[in-house]
Amino acid sequence: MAARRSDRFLATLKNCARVTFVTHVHPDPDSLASMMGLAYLIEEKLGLPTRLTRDGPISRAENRAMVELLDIELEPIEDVVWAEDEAVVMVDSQPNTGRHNLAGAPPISAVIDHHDTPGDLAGIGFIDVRETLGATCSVVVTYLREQGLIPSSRLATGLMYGIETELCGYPREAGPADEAALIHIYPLADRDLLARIRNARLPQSYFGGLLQALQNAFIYDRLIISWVDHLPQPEMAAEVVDNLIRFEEVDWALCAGVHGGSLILSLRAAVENAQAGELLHKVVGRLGRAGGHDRRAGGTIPLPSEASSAIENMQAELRRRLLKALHIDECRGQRLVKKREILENLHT
Ligand SMILES: [Mn+2]
Repeated sequence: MAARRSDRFLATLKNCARVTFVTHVHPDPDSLASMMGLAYLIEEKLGLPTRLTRDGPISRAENRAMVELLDIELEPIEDVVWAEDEAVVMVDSQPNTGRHNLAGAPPISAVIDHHDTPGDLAGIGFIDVRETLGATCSVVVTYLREQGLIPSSRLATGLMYGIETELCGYPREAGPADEAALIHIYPLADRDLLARIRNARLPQSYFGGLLQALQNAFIYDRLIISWVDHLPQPEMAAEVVDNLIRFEEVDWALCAGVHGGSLILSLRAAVENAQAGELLHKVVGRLGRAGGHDRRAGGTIPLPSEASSAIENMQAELRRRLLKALHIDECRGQRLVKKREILENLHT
């Protein structure tokens, strides 16, 4: 008899002493809630202790509010002391696709993900990668339902936020399984807590970053690129680009921001079958790492130095490669917001 995926997942882990969850750098709501949900599943069904880890800081205000309000305990990955008899489960990411700091960790036992970008999955005991799903949390909700577990309001709130942040933005990439998971989880979630996470208070640096991103946005035919010299937080690239892709005259939007000695990239497409993840992966090539979904992708390029010439050279190379990949003729970018227009508006 073919076992359900959740049965096979649990069977893979049943002989270990503890389960440690890992995910991509700067964990987002989908990865955080997926770890929470699977930890609950393992604690309930296998009676094993679990640990949730955090690779790099979480700086986006909403994500920080989620961690605080839902009281999510995260161990920084660099502080983890690994044991031989523990199992490592990777969620919302695949081995060797992003920056993972897993030195000294036992081999990965299971991978649960929904990214298009293929990782190195050889030798992993349990793999559930569903590219057609909008969120990893949707897989987790399916497992909990299969195992007859009802999430607490805290967990349901996390799963709800994890799914909605992946699905309810634009461009949407939801399937029927995501919708089913949302409908199931919505009545269980704490809507007041959800509202507090969605409307988290923002630091002053956020507004400066936003202004800089708009002032440095340039249109190249069907593409808009925002070059941000000082990105206050790495997750801000995604926020900027979610906004820019709504510009009615473009099909593609990229934010490339300098943060912590790297160029942080976030790409969006407003067309179907864009294969944005694959495209950015090819464009970045050996300069760094990139991947994602059909209409959303992200990546990182380490900069040789923070000198403005090094930044400019990398920006020029990236622009050249991206224009070529999108079959856009080399052209001078037109400012999205012209300084003259801003001044004129101030005086009217
Ligand atoms: Mn995800």
